[in-house]
Amino acid sequence: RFDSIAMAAPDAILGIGEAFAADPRSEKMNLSVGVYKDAAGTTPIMQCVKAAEQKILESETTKSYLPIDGLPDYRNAVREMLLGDQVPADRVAVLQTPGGTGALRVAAEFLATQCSPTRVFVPNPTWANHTAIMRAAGLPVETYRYLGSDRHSLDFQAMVDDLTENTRPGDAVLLHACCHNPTGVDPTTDQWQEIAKLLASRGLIPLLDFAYQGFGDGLEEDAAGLRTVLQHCDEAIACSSYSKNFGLYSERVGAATLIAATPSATAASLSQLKIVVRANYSNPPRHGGAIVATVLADPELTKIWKTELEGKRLRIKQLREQFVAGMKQQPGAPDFSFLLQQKGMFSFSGLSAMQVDELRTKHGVYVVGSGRINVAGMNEEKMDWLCQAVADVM
Ligand code: PLP
Ligand code: TYF
Repeated sequence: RFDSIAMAAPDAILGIGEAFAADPRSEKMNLSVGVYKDAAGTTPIMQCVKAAEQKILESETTKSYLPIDGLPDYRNAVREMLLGDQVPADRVAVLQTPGGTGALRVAAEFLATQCSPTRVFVPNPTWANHTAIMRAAGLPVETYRYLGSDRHSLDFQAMVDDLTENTRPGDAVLLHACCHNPTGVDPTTDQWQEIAKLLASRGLIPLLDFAYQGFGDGLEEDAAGLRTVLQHCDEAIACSSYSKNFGLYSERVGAATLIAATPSATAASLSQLKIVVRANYSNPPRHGGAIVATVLADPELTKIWKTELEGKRLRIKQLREQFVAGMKQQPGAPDFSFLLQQKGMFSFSGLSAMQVDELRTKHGVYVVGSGRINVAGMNEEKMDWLCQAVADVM
């Protein structure tokens, strides 16, 4: 009976947003959920998106169902954005999915049903939803060591040791293609080479989560990890999201991209991926994918998009620099220079759970319990105020 159902815990990240909204203080700052905020503290619709929506509004003639794998123009645009021309199109199957989350769920169910007894190895730490999604799909989850004991650099040797000693051929390995969530710590170019060779030699399936393309070193630069993996491995799955780089969070637009060794293996895999989709949501929503496809089919809109995205990327870098400089002004505060080497929206701050608690209650600064901070939620004008608050609780 429903009256015997227990209350579940709120989402560790999204739950904070609700608490933040309910906080009556005027001086407050939300550094929890991974959403980009501009200098005015808002998350406006990108100009290229508004223009594409205008075009769609004028030209759209039907709301009939999309194909199970989504809009063909969107799928081609995603393939090019991820892979360039490195892999022939007949070895690549792209499915438009509801967000990166939808892509991960489709990929996980595909692995659980078609590649059993595969397990998936995820980094420790990782985005908490990874474990939840994989388990819900019936895919056993294991972890590999990732973050060093200093909490802000990669323990590459430990990662390699775990992937060598604990995996069996046919297991999948989840890698953050760039801008690791929650740490901001990515492998170097040389380390990607070693990872790719290790995956190939041990017969492991690369599963790349690519939610932040364009937020690390640039659109092309951020694809280097995935492309390096595909220089050595002839099979992989990439789960990409356009929530962040097109600011389309609520439109739920992502893609599951499978690369196989042959065109026939690609076709068979696509047919099975479509079975997974049909039993989940039947076919994807149109609007978000149509926006991305419209922007990327129009050179002028593409140019605007790249400029807007680059603006966000560079501003996050600046915020990192300002925060580090601001903390240097605080007597006795620890050195935060490590933030400058990290990529994307997030960093592990080193704040303890108790300090996170005090930041919220005393200062109205909301941070995830692990101490992960969303740098993209900071603000130039309130930087001194933020640094004082952080120094106060440390
Ligand atoms: N993967 C990572 C690492 C993320 O941080 C996110 C963030 O939202 C996602 C996947 C899911 O993206 P989406 O919101 O498109 O489902
Ligand atoms: O890590 C983040 O903040 C983003 C957004 O259950 C997010 O990935 C957070 C929690 C969640 C879904 C999305």
